[in-house]
Amino acid sequence: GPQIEDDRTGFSIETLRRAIADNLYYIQGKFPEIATQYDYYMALAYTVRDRILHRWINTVKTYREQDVKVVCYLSAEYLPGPHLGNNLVNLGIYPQVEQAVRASGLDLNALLAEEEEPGLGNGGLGRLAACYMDSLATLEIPAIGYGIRYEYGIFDQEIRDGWQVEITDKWLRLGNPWEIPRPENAVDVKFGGYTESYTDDQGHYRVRWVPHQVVKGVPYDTPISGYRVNTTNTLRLWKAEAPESFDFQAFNLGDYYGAVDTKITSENLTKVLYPNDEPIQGKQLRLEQQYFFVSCSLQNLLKIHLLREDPLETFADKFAIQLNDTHPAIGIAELMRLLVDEYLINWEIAWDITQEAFAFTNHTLLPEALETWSLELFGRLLPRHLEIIYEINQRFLDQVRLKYLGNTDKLAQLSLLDERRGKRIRMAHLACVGSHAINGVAALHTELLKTGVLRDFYELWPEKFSNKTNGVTPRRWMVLINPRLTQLISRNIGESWIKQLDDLRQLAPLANDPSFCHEWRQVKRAVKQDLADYIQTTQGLTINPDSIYDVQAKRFHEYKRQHLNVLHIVTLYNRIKHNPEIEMTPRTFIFGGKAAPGYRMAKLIIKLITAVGDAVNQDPDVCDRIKIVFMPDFNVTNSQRIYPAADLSEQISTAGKEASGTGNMKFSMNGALTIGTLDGANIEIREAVGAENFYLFGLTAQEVADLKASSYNPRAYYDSNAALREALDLISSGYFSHGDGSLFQPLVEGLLHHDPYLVLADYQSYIDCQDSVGQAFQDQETWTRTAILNVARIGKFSSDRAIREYCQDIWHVDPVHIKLEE
Ligand code: 26R
Repeated sequence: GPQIEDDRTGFSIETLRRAIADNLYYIQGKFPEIATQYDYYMALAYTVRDRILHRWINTVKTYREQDVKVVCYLSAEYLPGPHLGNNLVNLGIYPQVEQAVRASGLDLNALLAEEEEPGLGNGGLGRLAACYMDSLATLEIPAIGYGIRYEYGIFDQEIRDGWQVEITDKWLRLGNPWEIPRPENAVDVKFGGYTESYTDDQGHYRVRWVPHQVVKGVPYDTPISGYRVNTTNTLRLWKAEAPESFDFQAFNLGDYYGAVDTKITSENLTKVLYPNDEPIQGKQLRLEQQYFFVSCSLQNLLKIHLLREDPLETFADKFAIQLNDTHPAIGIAELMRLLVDEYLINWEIAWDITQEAFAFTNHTLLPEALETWSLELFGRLLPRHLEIIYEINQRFLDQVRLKYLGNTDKLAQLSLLDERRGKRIRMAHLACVGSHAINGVAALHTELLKTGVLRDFYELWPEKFSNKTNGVTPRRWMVLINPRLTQLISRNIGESWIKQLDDLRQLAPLANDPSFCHEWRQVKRAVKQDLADYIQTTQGLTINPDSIYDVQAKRFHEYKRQHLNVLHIVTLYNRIKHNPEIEMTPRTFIFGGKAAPGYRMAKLIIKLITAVGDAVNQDPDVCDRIKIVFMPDFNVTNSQRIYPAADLSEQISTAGKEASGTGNMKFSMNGALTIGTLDGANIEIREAVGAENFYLFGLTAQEVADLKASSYNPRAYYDSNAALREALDLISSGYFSHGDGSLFQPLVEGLLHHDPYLVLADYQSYIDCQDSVGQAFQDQETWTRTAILNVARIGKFSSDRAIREYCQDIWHVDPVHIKLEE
């Protein structure tokens, strides 16, 4: 007879519709007459979650029963973006759900828009972690992502009077249907206090840590589904709480208010994400966050290992632990502490296990972003770890001494302790010494690590180093956000590219097919119209979908040079003012991005963009040719409207400063052409798509270094370049600031007298390159052909490729197929 579908696992439209109605009633406690859109979003989210749970449970069960090696990704940040749409894509139920929602009298897009994204990261590093979680699941690799469940994620950005204003991100306010708390798996984390030695029953010398405080870590699990596979991995985020009875027992006996105080202090630990991608000096809470989530995670791994009844000696055969930058590098000392002090393993064996388990990815070359902690703060918070780091360092330097007889410079350079600048622990050095593998995130970046910040380690252990160029997931960054393009591609070459992105190569011959090119242009035009409509509705600004959408969307930072982009805009503005009839390809300049709240120059650059926008967008002489849009609150959700609509991707960092970039890949995958420097992954994108299909400008990393070494004089560029001078003078004059000549002085003076990121040196090269972009866009046939070839050749930048490389070269893990039990 006909199969009756289960309400929690069935995929037919009618079953899905019934499940939504059921969840509205039994989870949200609402009936249709009073239900909000958000209630329906929740009902739908639970409907989808039910269908994932079956896969998730089977995945966890399989990993436990089979003796598989698991990847443990340790990251202080994750930016997964909204889950609902992504899960619909991965489960392959988008069309059914769309219809089930319609049958309920609702609109799927409206429900998708209700989801509050988990903004648990700043930018590139956190988003990379999310792409890697997607690829791990899709490639059926056993993996756990460990991190922090911040109660407040990255701030929401509003623009008031042209300035950035930060609003707290209360993302959990309306509940989170994607997480399951696991209070039964809570662990204790110690802080402060002192250490003491003792002799155990066997007469062994041991150390015990007597803490001043204990905080409880409670895990919250989120399922991470793979694309069209059963594998559903876990993202496990830790929340800090006060331990139930710690205070009453040991310390403030009977001190009720004191105990409540402790509860508040404990919960503060995971309250808020630090919104900086620049140095955080001496912030104790930041170190507490790092140690907290790392200790929770490693205790959890050891528990899993012992539950599988494996001997501790085989720990590194069962787990590969990846450090996402140095933020979790304290894990090296923590694993040593757990093995030596708590599991009583001897130091040498513990050290072998640790080195074999850990691997380290560096994500930045900016010297000011390299983490160090003062010995004073570190020793106060983690007294036992300080001793362990001394021991690691002593043994390490003994080895160094043998290799570099009498070379005291080498010892000082390699030491985990920076003896200058008031004695600090160098977390990158700890990460290098405690790991068997070290990698950069793009070819140039890895080379610069080997010759720059990590050169002494490279000299010592060249075999530890490798490059792993970043990638992004085509499921979210193409299929989910650009259904029109996805359908056009799949109709022509099938769907294999979604899991084998190199298959996009089959598009190359179609670049010469006029009817395909025509359809491509129609898709792009429709997507650009969508963005124009959105900007019209949200900002009341009219933009021309036939203009070049010239987009720079990323965190605001001087090295990313949004101000170079502005200088181009002002230069075009001046050209029109001098010659109102001048021929110019119409452009819409679109900016998005947040500035760290304390980064004054970055905030001033935002103000400059909005100020120039206010002048230009009003000006009848120019507004048919130039429009400027600042899209507020650039996050994963909002970025998803932007990437598909771009014609031109701005990747204009000073060469040698951007480790990789990943936005560059997302733009290219959606058919934008890149204007960029030879920096980070731009270099490899250009190699892949062909030099003739990439707008290159600017100094190379070597030229940047040489110029800086030979006393760079930005003023000379100003003196000798009339257009540059005019642009800077117009900004200084107060023209864009209601006559206030002082507002942008710090910016202009900074460029004229310091210009650490060589904006003026690259100005003319950038302008010339932009002029050729403007020319090229006139020929839509050629432009479209170039865009198609970009997409056809972008396959390398799938995070699947990156994850395969990590699996083979660093983690030594294999896929595990998950079957569903009936
Ligand atoms: C130490 C602390 C203040 C801190 C420093 C730097 C915190 C966060 C950062 C951000 C860094 C690590 C980051 O996000 N780097 C970016 O990583 C991306 C993924 O590899 C790269 O694509 C991007 O180029 C790089 O800037």
